Amino acid sequence: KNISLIGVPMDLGQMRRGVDMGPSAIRYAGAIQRLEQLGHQVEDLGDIQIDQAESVHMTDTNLRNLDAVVKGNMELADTVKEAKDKGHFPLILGGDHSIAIGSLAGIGQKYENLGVIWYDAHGDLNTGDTSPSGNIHGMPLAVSIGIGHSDLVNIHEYTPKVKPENIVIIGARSLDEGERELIKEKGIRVYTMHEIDRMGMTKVMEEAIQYLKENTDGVHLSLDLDGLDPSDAPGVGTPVNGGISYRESHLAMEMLAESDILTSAEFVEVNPILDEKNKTAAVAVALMGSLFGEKLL
Ligand code: DIR
Ligand code: MN
Ligand code: MN
Ligand code: MN
Repeated sequence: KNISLIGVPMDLGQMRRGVDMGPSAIRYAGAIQRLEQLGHQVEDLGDIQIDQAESVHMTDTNLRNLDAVVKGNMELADTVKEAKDKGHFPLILGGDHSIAIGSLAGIGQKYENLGVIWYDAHGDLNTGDTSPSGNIHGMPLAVSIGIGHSDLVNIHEYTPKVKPENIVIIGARSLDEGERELIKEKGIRVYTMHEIDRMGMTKVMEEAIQYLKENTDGVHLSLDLDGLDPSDAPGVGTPVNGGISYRESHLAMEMLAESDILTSAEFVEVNPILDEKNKTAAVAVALMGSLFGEKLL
């Protein structure tokens, strides 16, 4: 594959500092070498310019750092779109999960029926009205289906970026009230930890892949490292116990690699300040290996 690597040092979608260093941490953990060893061509486009948290001023909205988050995501959307125009596979490194707004804005216009796998402890389906925190990293999936602040929803002047029926959430175990309502109202497919425990990751991924294969013309993987259990991925801002294991995650990535349905991916919420010796970035890189075809034999 021709992979365009795009770093997004975004920490304005939530309150904990350090997640802006995620792209560096993931590169330092050997992402590019890992992909090149698998025979892929990697073009590192460097990092998107994001405003420094200290210099961002609050505006008259309950969405924290709205204007600066919009600005960074517009630039990301442009860069992702250019990579897609060249026929490359965009691989985006976060940064907090608010960057999925720009990723999907750039990718979505290339597809009639873009599918999304949202691998996360959370639903990220809040709006300014339902959010308990005001943090935009809890809103990107809602924004991408066209619900939320108009400045976020209208990036690249079209909406929605994704249809609710083309979304599969995997690993959920912390949902806010408004998110539950939206999931029911829109009929979004969710494999919570209960289904993963009960069916096993094999069945979950078989179903998800088959569904997306039949109903979509491209699939974006949005992988929040907090989808994994905090014992395996401690370097995240909002850890939730009882998560997906290291091995289950590899299995999921291996099955995605076999299916060859993915057309773009992002790894987000790696926060090296909260991490244990860059363990979470190393997990992200190991998962990338499996996602891009690594096999033991
Ligand atoms: C929470 C946390 N639902 C919020 N969301 C997170 O602030 O909206 N998403 N951490 O990844
Ligand atoms: Mn633009
Ligand atoms: Mn998330
Ligand atoms: Mn999360």
